Amino acid sequence: MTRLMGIVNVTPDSFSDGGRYAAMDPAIAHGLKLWGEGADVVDVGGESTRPGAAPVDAEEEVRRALPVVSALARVGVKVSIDTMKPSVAEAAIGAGATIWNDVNGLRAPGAVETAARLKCGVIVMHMQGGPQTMQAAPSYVDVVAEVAAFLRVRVATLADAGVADITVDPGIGFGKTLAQNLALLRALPRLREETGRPVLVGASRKSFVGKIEARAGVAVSKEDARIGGSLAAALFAARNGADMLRVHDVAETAQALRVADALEGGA
Ligand code: HH2
Repeated sequence: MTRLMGIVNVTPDSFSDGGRYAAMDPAIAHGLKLWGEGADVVDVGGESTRPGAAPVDAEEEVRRALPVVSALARVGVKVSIDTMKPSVAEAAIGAGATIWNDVNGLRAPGAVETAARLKCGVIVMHMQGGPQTMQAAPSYVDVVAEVAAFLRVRVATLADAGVADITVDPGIGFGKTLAQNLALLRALPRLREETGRPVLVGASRKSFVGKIEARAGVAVSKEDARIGGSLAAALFAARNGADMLRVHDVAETAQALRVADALEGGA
């Protein structure tokens, strides 16, 4: 069964939930809700990576994320920390998180060594450019080959440093056009095969859904209105070899996966 990672953004400017969970208590409650709905991991992030989002310093990121990480870990929730900063990852692992999810692919100075020392699981994502600029002009000769090559090199570097538990992620929406996102979603089996690692896909409520709708002449303004498209992408990715899906709507995604399984004769 494809595993689910539920998303908790402790940020005032996250694109998907408009900062609704910015205060600590609601963020903890939301994490518990997602865990209760069947999330296998709850991903806590204190810095938005939405296109154009302003960077946050490590101190502020820790201030936002740490109380949520420790409150969830304390009651047995499996927690990942969504951060590009080794110092934030280290603080979160110290507070009970067990996975470092890095949209920057652990490319910050000292990141690989920190992960090896902390003995945590890592999720290595591909991103072209940085959050501020990545959607300006994504450019590849062959997006699938380039993302696969990037991930292979990151996996080799991490494995050489002694990191054992590595998951790869093509980074849907991180410096990619609609066509490039679709090509990557179709290429999950190749990414799995070339890296030899489990694949995580984060397509939930992303702008490619809105772009497909716009192409069809349907105006979709709010991220909440992207759930149908997110479920379609989740089912496609699961059937196409994704080991884990990073989603906002855990209950809905779990239900869609169960129904698809039953239809296919699994149960
Ligand atoms: N996408 C986002 C954040 N972290 N991590 C992984 N591994 N893969 C992803 O695709 C991914 C990610 C962006 O989505 P969201 O958390 O909803 O928004 P924000 O960036 O505003 O926190």
